Amino acid sequence: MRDLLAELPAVPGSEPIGDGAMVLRAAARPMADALVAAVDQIRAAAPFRHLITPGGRRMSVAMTNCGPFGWVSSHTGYRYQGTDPDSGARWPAMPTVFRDLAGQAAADAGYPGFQPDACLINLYEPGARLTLHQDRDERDLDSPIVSVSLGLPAVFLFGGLRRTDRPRRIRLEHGDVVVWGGPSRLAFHGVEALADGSHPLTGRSRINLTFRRAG
Ligand code: MD6
Ligand code: FE
Repeated sequence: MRDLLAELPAVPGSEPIGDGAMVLRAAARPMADALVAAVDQIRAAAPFRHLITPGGRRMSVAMTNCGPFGWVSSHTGYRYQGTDPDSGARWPAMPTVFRDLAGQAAADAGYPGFQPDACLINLYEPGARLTLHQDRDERDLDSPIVSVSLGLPAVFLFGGLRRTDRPRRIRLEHGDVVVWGGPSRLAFHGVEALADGSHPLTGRSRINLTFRRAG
């Protein structure tokens, strides 16, 4: 007899996308308004900016951070730091709704006890994209990453441990949460150029929150 129970996902609405990686569909929908309102507070204190890669290119995605550590890039390389290089001030505090959502999503995906100390916030406007990369600047690679999509949909590229592994294409919608860790923690991934459109909550943009344990 077919084992019907074994075919059900561990969490309703979850889809595995790799070893140790899954999408939790619509998991951030209930608190999406609060998340966007919190991003509005954060951007007022630490505005989105287009960082320069170590190779000298301006990133099409605009970024800011909240929490004890923020990810920054410049001509001198990538790093995490406790202050905003534009203002010299500490990054805005990580809102409780961010922390709670990240901890719950990680636990649902099989990573209990996740306490992020960094939240990178990415702003995509039509045409903005992120080329395939690995997230490897964090000191703690045992912790997973939790990634929350808000606003316009995007196509997420999820590859393997080698840059040349052909990536899967996964459509991420408003409220979807991706969690990955363990064997996929260093998987190459990226985001295709954002298609034009308008979303009731974010207008002509997509906002992505990625939570990590960096320090
Ligand atoms: C994005 N995300 O979805 C870009 N990194 O806008 C990432 O680069 C990312 O979603 C690590 C883990 C999950 C992610
Ligand atoms: Fe990434």
